[in-house]
Amino acid sequence: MSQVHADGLVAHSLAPDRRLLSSRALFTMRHDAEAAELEFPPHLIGEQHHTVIELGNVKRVAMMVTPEGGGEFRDEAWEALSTIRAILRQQGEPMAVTMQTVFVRDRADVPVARQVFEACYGEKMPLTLFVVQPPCDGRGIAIEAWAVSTASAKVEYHGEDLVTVSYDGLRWIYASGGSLHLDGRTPYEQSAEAFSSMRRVLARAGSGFQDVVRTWLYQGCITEEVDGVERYRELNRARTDFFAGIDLEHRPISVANNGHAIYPASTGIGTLCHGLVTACMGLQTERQDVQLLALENPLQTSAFDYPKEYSVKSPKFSRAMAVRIGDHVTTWISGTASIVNAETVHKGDIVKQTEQTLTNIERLIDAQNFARLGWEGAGATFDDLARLHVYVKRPEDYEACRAVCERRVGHLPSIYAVADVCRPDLLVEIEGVAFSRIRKPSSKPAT
Ligand code: 3EB
Repeated sequence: MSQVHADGLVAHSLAPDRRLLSSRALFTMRHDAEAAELEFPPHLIGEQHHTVIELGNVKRVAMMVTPEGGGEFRDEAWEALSTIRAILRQQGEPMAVTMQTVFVRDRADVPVARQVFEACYGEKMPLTLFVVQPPCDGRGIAIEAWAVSTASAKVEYHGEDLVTVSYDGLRWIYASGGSLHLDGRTPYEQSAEAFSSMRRVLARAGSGFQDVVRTWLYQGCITEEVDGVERYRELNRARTDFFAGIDLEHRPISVANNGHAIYPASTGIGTLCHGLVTACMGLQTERQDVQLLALENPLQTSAFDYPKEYSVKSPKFSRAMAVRIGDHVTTWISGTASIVNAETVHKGDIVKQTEQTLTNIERLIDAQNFARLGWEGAGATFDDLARLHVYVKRPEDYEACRAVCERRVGHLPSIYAVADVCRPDLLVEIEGVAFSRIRKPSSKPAT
């Protein structure tokens, strides 16, 4: 039985950090006796954190993996993959990886990573996003991967840009808008192309943007100006024009929204190249016990209502999208930053910006904010988070930012990467996913 050593280096008892929605209580299992022994040499089991989520008939695993063995980039990539395979082997039932986001230090390493993944996954290549954002711990690669048990879920790989997952009358669609590079097109044209490309890919699955609950937009040099206009502002203009042609108010799944606009939850964040990497996730179902909730933050102006000084066409996204499936609620939290109302607060102070960002998330997902929209007994806390993505603008802020996150949120599968946030004065952006259960009103704790 292996353990985490005092130096934190060896963790080859690959037990989950968290179990969500299981009948067992939330616990940290790294020190747990039931952790399985593995034959992997310790240096091939990188720093790994994962959360196991029990959703009725299916199990999902959220993994955040970084290698530790060092060496060439190829060795690091193999190590990260071995770690993912080891985690999945321990689940005791067949699992398939559906989507992964691969953070790399250097764009030149992407072809190597792709080769390693193709050798490992073959025809079952998950939807893969390569994002040039150096992992904060100095490694060449960090991987976020999601897997699902295939005993009751059917996973279909329709090509490298499209994966669908079906179970219990639900069909999840993961679609990518590709990885566009600077090729003479303006930032507006590039952004417009990314959205139409996602629409084309969704259409191949018989889906469209009216099914989409979440988007990820990784935009190279996000705050750079081209012909006097910031690239991110042009992305917002293209997104606004694109969404104007789609009837997001009439979705096939019913939405609680307090009357405001219904846009997908989103992450908009910078990368270290000029490209634009995009993906989205949609849900189709005819089940009557499935409902969406478009959440806005009581502390923040809705992004789609930001005044013109931030962007002529405002950012069209919801602060979070929650999906209720029976008693379960999954909440996709958009990229969140140190913004109160519409203004950046705590300029230059990473500790206070991180605190404010976490407070914003806390208020966004709390029971009161769900109740405002008529979902009594719903809501989530930091304990319900499956994983956290922290984007830090300045590498030197990593330690301070991480200390605040760990104090407030606890030990959680996380990836910290260096990235520009879409306003020059924002030092950090955080996104997460929470899994919670609707409590019967009678069991609600008195407040
Ligand atoms: C903000 O609150 C920070 O353009 O899709 C966060 C999440 C941000 C998503 C997007 C932008 C986006 O305005 C930036």
